[in-house]
Amino acid sequence: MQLKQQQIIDYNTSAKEELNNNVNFLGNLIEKKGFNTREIIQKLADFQVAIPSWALGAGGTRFGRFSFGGEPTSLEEKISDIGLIHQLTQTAGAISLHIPWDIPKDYNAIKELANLHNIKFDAVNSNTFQDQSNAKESYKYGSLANISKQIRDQAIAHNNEVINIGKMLGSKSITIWLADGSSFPGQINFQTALQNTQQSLQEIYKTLPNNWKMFIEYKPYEPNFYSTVVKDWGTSLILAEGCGNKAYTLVDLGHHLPNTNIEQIVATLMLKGKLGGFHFNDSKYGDDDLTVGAIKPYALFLIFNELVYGMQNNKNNPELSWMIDASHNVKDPLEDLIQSLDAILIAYAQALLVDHTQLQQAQQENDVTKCQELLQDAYRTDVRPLIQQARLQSGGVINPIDAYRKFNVRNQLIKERGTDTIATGL
Ligand code: LRH
Ligand code: MN
Repeated sequence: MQLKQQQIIDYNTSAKEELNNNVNFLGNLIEKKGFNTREIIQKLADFQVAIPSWALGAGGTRFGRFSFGGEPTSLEEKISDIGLIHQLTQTAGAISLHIPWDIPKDYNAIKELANLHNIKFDAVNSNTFQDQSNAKESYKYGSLANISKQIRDQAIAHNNEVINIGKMLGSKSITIWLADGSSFPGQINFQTALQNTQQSLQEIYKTLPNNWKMFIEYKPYEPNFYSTVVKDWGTSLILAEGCGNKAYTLVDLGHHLPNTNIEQIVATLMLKGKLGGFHFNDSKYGDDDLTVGAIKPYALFLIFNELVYGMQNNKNNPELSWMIDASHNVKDPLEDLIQSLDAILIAYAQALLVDHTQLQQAQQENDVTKCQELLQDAYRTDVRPLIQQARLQSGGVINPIDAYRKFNVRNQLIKERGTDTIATGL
């Protein structure tokens, strides 16, 4: 489903005047504080987030999965759905593929289709946490960490294949997340498992093209419930440094034990020049993969505060990869993704309103109250008009969720695809 540009223009007409007033009001407020409204709006317009190919249908848990109808059943339909989100938000300019869930059948056709929708290919994801029907070896007891060299070699070969698929699509990075670990004490030798993982990653790293990056994603538990080999940022950093300059740590916001100070992890990784990118989502308890900003919006703001500081001060850290990693159990997947994009831009815009000069001054003077006031003043600023203006000037709609419903998108997709189509993915 693709919208005509005229539909978008007509949709925005009624909301334009009010937006203009809001932007002028907010502009006066933040210009008085020394910020440049136009510059901030441009940064928001330029900020592109990759949509996961595995999160365009209904997610589920072991207790059940409830379909939405009109779910995409091919990579072509997934790219078309991301294209629609991008038309509305002008922020979803990339897709992150998961292999083998989304192996292209016709590479040229897929690249043309993505081009048609102004969508680039961000990181490709390998999958050695499930056994493929035709696989010789099983990953039941691990993949790159497995005690068996045959199984490690099979997993290494799969990652090399994923890199080749990415090369054919124009992707420039691979994300490696390993479920490897144990569910009972004594089940594995921690040191052997970590050494095997390091050696396996170094094997994969050898085939990484010069202009590529390897993202090593960590996670404390699930599907293993006693130990995970790549359990935290420190382990991921050790492994990345053990590989080389093209290897980085990927931070999935849901992969932290409760109350972990993620913004401090982000600051540390940026200082080391080893932060590669993000899987944005939110969570209350575990790896809940909920809508970004739905549970801990202040924590998300604090993370972006460290990102804005790092992007200004850590020139040794590469350009970051921004990706969503979510699963939709009760919300329309496309609405959920649109809300996540909005929450990401809101946190970024608020962080762009932190006066770092004053903050450093207050930190020098140990004026703790002033430090908090400076952060919370930015966080408590309603920045939504800046995001709406960024979308409008990029050719998107002012209110994407409202437009998504006004254009009756889900029912259109159900009419086209039926009610019981199931998308590959989580
Ligand atoms: C693991 C993870 C990883 C993906 C998977 C879909 O929990 O976050 O990024 O491979 O979800
Ligand atoms: Mn993830």
